[in-house]
Amino acid sequence: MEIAEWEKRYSKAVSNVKGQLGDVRGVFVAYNSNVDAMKHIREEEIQKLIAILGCENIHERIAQYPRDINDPVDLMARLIIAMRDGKAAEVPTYNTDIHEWLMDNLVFDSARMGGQAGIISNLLANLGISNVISYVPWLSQEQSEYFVDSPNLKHPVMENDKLVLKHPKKAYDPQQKPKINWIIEFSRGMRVNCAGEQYEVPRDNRLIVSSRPEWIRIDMSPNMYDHLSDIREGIDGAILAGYQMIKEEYGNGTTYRHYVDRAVNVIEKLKGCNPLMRIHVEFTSIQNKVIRKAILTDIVKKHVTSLGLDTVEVANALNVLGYEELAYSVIEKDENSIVSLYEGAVRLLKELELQRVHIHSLGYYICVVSKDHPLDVDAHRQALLFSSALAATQASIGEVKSFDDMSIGLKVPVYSQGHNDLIELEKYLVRRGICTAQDFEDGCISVDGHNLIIIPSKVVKEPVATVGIGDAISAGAFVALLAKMPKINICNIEE
Ligand code: 8BR
Ligand code: GLC
Repeated sequence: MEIAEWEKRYSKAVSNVKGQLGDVRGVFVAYNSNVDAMKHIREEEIQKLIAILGCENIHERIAQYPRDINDPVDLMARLIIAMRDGKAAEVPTYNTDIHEWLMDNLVFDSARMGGQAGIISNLLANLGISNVISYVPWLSQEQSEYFVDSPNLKHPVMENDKLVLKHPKKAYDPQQKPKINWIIEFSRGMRVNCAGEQYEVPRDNRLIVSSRPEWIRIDMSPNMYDHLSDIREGIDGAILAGYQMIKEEYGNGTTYRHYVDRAVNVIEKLKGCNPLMRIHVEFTSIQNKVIRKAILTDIVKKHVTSLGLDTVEVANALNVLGYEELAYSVIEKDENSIVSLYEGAVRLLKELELQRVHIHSLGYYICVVSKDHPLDVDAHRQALLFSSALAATQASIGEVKSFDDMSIGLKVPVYSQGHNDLIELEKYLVRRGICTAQDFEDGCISVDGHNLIIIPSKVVKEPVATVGIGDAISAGAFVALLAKMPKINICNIEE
């Protein structure tokens, strides 16, 4: 299909979803919210930091590929890797030394709402979704200030043995400290020189230095957990993220198994006996492979209906599930990578027993959906188109403040490079007789055992920031689907 035709479909999808979002009864969003200290780094700042630490030291550390940040050399090694590859990464740090070093040597430009759950909660509240119930296990006063002032945004708190919903600014724990992450954004075309090697950044992206204070737990009080079923009737689905914060071992001898089991129980409580309750997990960069695997095979598998992830995250997921070759091929920059991405999506759908896998890449989205999903392919395609226009709005202005801002994203053109990249996948599917060229160009394909929905996406030339765009894409598509889901009366069986 020509780009002009896609543009028409975009407008139609956005106006269609606009008329339906009011049908969403509510969404539960948990767990991670933090403050993002944003820094757009410049070439001369990179060179200054390299000069302070010494090129040779950094070069050696790049070869070691640190998976935690323990000192400034680890930080610079991961920053240069991210810039060299143009890839997003999130790397944990367990003390405040790096924060202090960055404050002394770099200083941030601005602070804003961070964390997948925090970003998604504000976005959904601003889009006017009724009843956005956002739960953060470590809600501090400072953190609460970053939630938008909107009456439809609520946080659960326990009062006199009852679960009550209050705005986060009225629900924080005064004793709680804030969690502050550093987001170091870099731009395409920047050059980095280190130890005789020169890199040119291939695309805009960022490195996240994720602070993991010792008190972080992906959990809720036993009392709140017991009352979770009280909110079930007010929601049609849940968006869950932040599981990457789970540690293998804790000081008191508890292991990740405890928190994985608790996470699963929360999902089951939310679902209750409602077979239509939708549960989306937004994946992310997870350095620890034991945790990455446990999240996929123990939390996502069987319990979750929908998974959202970017290209690197698909490769990382495939890697721990035993598909190393496919994972490698996804991140290879050649014409097969889009075919591997599609095959990887199918693997994830089957292996993790999901109903929907939504992959967002720069220029196109690929979504595979099981045949037993309650909605038809046209509904799925509309949801993807809506989510791409939403992402383009966020990339253009930084924060979507109301549905009316969508007109900004709609004006962003469909990315012709992404439209072209899809041709390789088309050739592959047509050659194998899986679909006709016409089916492919239409964006919806019925394959044995699943449906495939593909759209070329809108890409903003100079984005305000790249952090959080993936969250907007996944949350946007998920709520558009919730709006289209049949509404049933939820049974009232007490567990
Ligand atoms: P993550 O946050 O999960 O990595 O997702 C980022 C997503 O943002 C990418 O998959 C891509 O689709 C989208 N994106 C990026 Br990066 N830059 C963009 C831009 N300039 N305009 C629109 N979307 C963008
Ligand atoms: C992760 C990071 C957070 C960032 C978010 C964006 O959750 O920890 O700092 O805001 O990703 O998606």
